[in-house]
Amino acid sequence: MNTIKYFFNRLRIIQLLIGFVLFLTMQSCGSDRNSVIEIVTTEMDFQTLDTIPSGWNTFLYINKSNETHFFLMDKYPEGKTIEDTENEIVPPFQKGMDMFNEGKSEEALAEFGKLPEWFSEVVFSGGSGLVSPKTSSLTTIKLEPGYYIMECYVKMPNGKFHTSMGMAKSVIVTDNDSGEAPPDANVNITISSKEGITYDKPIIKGKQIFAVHFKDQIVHENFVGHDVNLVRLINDADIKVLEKWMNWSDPKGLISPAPAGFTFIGGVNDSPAGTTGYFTAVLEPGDYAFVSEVPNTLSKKMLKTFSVRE
Ligand SMILES: [Cu+2]
Repeated sequence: MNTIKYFFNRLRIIQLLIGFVLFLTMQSCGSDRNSVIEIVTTEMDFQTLDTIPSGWNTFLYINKSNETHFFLMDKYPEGKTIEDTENEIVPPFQKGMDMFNEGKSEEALAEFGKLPEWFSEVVFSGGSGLVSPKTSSLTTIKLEPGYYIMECYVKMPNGKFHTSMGMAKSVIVTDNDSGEAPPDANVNITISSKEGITYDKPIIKGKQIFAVHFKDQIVHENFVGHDVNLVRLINDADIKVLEKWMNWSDPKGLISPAPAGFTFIGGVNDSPAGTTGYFTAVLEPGDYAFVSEVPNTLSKKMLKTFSVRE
């Protein structure tokens, strides 16, 4: 009898131990899941949560597709939804782009004039910079509660925006705060319409956490605000080619395939004046650039090259 009792006692202890180990594992998985929100693109999609907390959120954007993409969080005015995007926003942009492609810039501007008044109330609230095919990015941004459209407006080879191909997803940001804090940055980048892109220390190899401070924000010639994208330059790639490609309103700009010689590894997308976003990148020695997704970045000092030493 004693032997049997002893056996069951041992079994009970082993059960408790297994339970405890499982509890610890779940705790660590749980906290990981809370702090990083995954977004996966396989083709022309955003696979992610429908509802997320407000406050600081870190997004791991995994681009498994063969195209270059980004995600941008557009905070919509009260009562506007994804149906309004499809009916009132996508058509003027697409028709305007088609006109630009045909060289009819006046007609193009007339199409953009058809954008509804509420479009000016959309708050571009950050997101990742551009992310090359089979590449990932890590971005931390602070979100106010509200209804958002997560979008990517890179163009297909035929000039169609990804926005109209499935890359517009509604996301509800709740009143519940994530309780997360922003990361500690190694390098502070500041972007402004007057001084362009500046940063406070030499950029070294290894894991870097960049803070991007939006000193101001303006609407550029292509109707969007400035942002910061990190690009690896391969084999003396021509930055004039990069400058031209970073303008979606150019028929050959922001269109697939991205020009050879540039690997986009994230950044912080269009954000309001006075806000800060963060992104993390692991840098190998080589040549890089910070560039904004607006026209004429060289004269605006929004295209800055730098080298990372061994
Ligand atoms: Cu895209």
